[in-house]
Amino acid sequence: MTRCFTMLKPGVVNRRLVGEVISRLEKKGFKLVGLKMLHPSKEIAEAHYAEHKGKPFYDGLVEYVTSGPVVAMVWQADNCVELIRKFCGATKPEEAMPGTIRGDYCIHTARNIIHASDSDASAEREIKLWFKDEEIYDWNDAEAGWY
Ligand code: 3AN
Repeated sequence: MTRCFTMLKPGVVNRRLVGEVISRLEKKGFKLVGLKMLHPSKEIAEAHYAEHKGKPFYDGLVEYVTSGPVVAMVWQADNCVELIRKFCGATKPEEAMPGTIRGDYCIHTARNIIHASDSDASAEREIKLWFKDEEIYDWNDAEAGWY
């Protein structure tokens, strides 16, 4: 079992799509082990996107993510990062296949609605950044064998 950090960006909250995206992730079979809504500080957004510092879109990205509440989540599954990244689709909406979250719900890369960790190492770093240990619930999954 591995974990993946995901975040629904402020536009998703505005567009009332939070439930729909979570529902799709749940139906796929990912196990939700952490969930919270928060208005990110500039510090946490900058730490989260540190690898992009200096890129032309960085300031706009930090400004967007700190513009309102986000929904931060931790999901668990075998091959969780790889599967969730596929489920989200390509970074650029024009390259994201229909049926993926980005393929179905957005037009612009800067508003691509969901963040998902891109490796197990990133997931570990991001989960530590956004969640305290006691905010993660590894509940007993009696249905696990059916997915
Ligand atoms: P991903 O989120 O698919 O891992 P990254 O890590 O390259 O993609 O980019 C992080 C975030 O930065 C994206 N989710 C997107 O919101 C934003 N971003 C990436 N590239 C661009 C771009 N060319 N123009 C505007 N925003 C971008």
